[in-house]
Parts: sequence; C-alpha cells; structure tokens
Amino acid sequence: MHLPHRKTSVRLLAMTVLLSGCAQADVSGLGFEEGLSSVNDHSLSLWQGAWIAAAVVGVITLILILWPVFFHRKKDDNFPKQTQYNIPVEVAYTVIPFLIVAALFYFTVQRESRIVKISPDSQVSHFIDVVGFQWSWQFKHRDAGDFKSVAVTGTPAQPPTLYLPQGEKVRFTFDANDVVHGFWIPAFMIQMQNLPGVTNKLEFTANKLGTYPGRCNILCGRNHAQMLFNVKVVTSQEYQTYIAELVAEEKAAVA
Ligand SMILES: [Cu+2]
Repeated sequence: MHLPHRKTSVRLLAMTVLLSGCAQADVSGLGFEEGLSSVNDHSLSLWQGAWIAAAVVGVITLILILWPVFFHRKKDDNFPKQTQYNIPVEVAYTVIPFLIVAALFYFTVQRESRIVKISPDSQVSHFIDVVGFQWSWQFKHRDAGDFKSVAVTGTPAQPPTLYLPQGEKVRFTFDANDVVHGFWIPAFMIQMQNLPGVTNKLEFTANKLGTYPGRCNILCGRNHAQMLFNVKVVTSQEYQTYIAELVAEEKAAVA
C-alpha cells in the first residue's frame, strides 16, 4: 500500500520542480500576446507557468479521484481493511502544496519586483499622470514644453484615448480624487490602483503599434462599467505631433 503512494509523491515533486523552471517559448500566450509591452516580457512566462502548474495539479487530482472510482469498486460484501494513518501520504500532501505555493510565491515576487522597478529620471522618456475619477480618466502629459502639462479628460460618454510613443519608456503616476480606481490595460498585462491620497508609480514601454482597450477594474460606483479608455500606440513622430496639437489647443483656449 505504501509503494504506489510514494511513487506518486516523487512524480508530483519532480513535476513541481520541473515546472517552476521551464514554461517559456513554445507555450501559447493563453490569451496574451508576447512583446506588446515591457510588462508582458516579465509577466507572460509567469502566467504560462501558473497555468501549466494548475493543469498538472488538476490532471493528477482528476486521476487520483477517478482511480478508486474505476479500480477500487465494491467487489463483495466484506468490509474492506481500514487504514487509519499513512505517514508518507500525509507528509506528501502537506509538503507538496507547500512547495507549489512557495514556487508560485517566489516567481510572483521576482517578476513583480522587476515590473515595479523605478529607474532614474534620465532614463525615462515621458511622464504621464493618470487620474481616475467617477467615472472616467484624465491623462496629463507632462513633457509639453512651456506648458507644464497638457491634459486629456474623458467622460463616460466620450472615453479618452491615451497616446503612447512606441518603444519609449514612460513613467506613470496614478492618483484618484474620489474613490479607488484600477487602471487596467489587459493586453499589456498592466494593472495599477489609483488610490486617493497615495501616488503609485509604474514605468513601461509600449512596443507594438495599435489600439488597445483599457478599463477600470476596481468596482468604484454606479457607472464603474463606463470607465473605459483606449490606448493608442503611435510612432515617436506621431506622438510629438499629438502633444504639439494638445499644447496648441490649450494655448488657444487660454488666449
Ligand atoms: Cu473606477
């Protein structure tokens, strides 16, 4: 009775160790595209690895459930032999989940610390402040010449567009002026909370031209579902033109 269990636990252990190391290149993005943002570069393999680990654990669990169903059916009316303790099995089902959690925790912390790393100002190309409010967004582009910043403010009826220059590092700050909101660009694997009274920071580079949906992912009130925005990744030249247009509009409004 002991041997098969020990074999299973060894196999489980081997797979846990194996999985924590691999999971990269040839695996599908499981809903996410590779290389869209600098965050994807860190997050995607973690996402893939977590799914593979979950799939392996799920399959093993399913086998363990189905095994007795098919191979240990009631054969006769004799009451089967009862085993009260099985130390190796109990140790295994304590140690294995702990190892799985430890591996997931280690890789999560490792990736997270890379993602939230803030570099010196000189290495950052652009600064954008994101303000969440009930119920839309304001994007303040701070690199706007003699104007301190130019702001794009959305409404629930007219969601704003966040322009980003391709391949250039942007530092974002996140604030809220009422309740907690969640700045979320699903395709970029990015989410950061906008907290009233606390400024969060995140730096990333958008790497592929295109338009991507963004939304608020913290339930923030009645019209939470309307807190939408778009992210438009444009060339560096187009970004400069866009900022110049915003500055001109703002100057015209002041004049
Ligand atoms: Cu919100």
